[in-house]
Amino acid sequence: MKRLIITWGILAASAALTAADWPMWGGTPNRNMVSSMTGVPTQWDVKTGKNVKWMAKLGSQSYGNPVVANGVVLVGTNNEVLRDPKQGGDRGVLMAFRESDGEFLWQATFEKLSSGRANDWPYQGIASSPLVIGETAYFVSNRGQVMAVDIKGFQDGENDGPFKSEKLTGKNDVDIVWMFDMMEEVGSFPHNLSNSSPNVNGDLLFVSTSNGQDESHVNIPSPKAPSLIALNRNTGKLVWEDNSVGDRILHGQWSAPSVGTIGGVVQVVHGQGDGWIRGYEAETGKKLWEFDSNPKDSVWPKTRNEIISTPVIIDNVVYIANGQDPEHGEGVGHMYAIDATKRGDITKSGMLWHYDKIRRSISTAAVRDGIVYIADFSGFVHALDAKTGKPYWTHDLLAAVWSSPIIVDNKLFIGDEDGDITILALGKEKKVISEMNMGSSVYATVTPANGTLFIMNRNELWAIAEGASRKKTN
Ligand SMILES: [Ca+2]
Ligand SMILES: [Ca+2]
Repeated sequence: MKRLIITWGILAASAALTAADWPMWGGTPNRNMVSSMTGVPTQWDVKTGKNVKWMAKLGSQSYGNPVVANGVVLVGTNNEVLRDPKQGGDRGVLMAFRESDGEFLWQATFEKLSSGRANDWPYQGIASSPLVIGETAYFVSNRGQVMAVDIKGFQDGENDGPFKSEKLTGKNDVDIVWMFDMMEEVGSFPHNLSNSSPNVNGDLLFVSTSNGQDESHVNIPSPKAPSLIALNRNTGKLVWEDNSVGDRILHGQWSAPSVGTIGGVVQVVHGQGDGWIRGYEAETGKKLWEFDSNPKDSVWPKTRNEIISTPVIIDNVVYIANGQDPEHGEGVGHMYAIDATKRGDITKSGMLWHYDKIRRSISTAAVRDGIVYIADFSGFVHALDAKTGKPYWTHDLLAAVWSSPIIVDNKLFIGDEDGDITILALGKEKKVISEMNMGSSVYATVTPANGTLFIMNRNELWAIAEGASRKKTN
């Protein structure tokens, strides 16, 4: 029996989620990469099938992070594993698989934007991690559309609306509930790809627009477009928007918003295109505070960074690291703990600590028992004192890290570009427990749900569970 979470407080009761599911990026709105799931194997083998439940084939590049809810696994990829010949060519694809055995259920495919790589980079697929509430999944397509879709697709025998004009209504096709085109409706000009992983509070959905520069890397075609929007999740209507960044976007905007109660106020916290982190009153969009994640004497792109990682909110504190697009390579980074009860420009007043031994990072933190675990793009995992930012240890994975460390079953799991999943012990002493190779680069974070680890490499989705023995490929 699944236990309902009713203690979040920041979610309406109607948005109750099952405890063992992993229905959004980070599992919960505050995005702390921690799961209470237990009984997970520390050894498996994708070649022999040991402790492997199933594997499903994905496209050739997969950058989103899988989510699991109501018996369905949702994952973003591209169209290079052609599941429907009627929907050919390069497309962004969201695929749905049955959680129990990996059976392919349905897919949503989106043609690439005709404007090309400036807005919609070839073969990058869908990089948004969906948010599932009840039977609706919310995600952002490669065309900059916020999508609400039925997780049962048309397999429930019903075309859910208000959107009912789908051209394809077969059992493997997507059932759209509503869509909101950010390029049309708020004039966003996504740089390279729209990728936001939506967040929620009550009836409001929070989405980053990915508004950015054009291919010149100088011009900002839509300086008046918002960075962050709030939509009513039932209707898809715009409720508020914010454009504090204006024309100061360094590059793109790819950080996902986090939600948490801070000092008694439900806030949306978002890393934005000028390298600042901002906190908003969730209900109204009123800006409460802002924090510059870069030293004042830093210079883009050499030493000044953007924010790609997701803020984590715990006990009124926001933990976040800055960095740059992986295409920019390695460089210096910065990690902060911010007191988000402060108001105004809190770059000085809100800074609890600053850790400058981290390299550029696009990873999100996992915080547990007074220790912050964070990775950087250069491949180091850092374990820091959550109160002071002092490092207990670092570990070199010897490969680039795009994913985030996640705590499952009282251990730290992290994937890297060499395709290794490394499992480390929690605590003040460094200890490597095991290392397994997944066959190709792991850019996604390990997804824990209902006793199973869902691990995505470039082109495959693996379900790993104790005692399983792989029988089929989907
Ligand atoms: Ca339906
Ligand atoms: Ca529909």
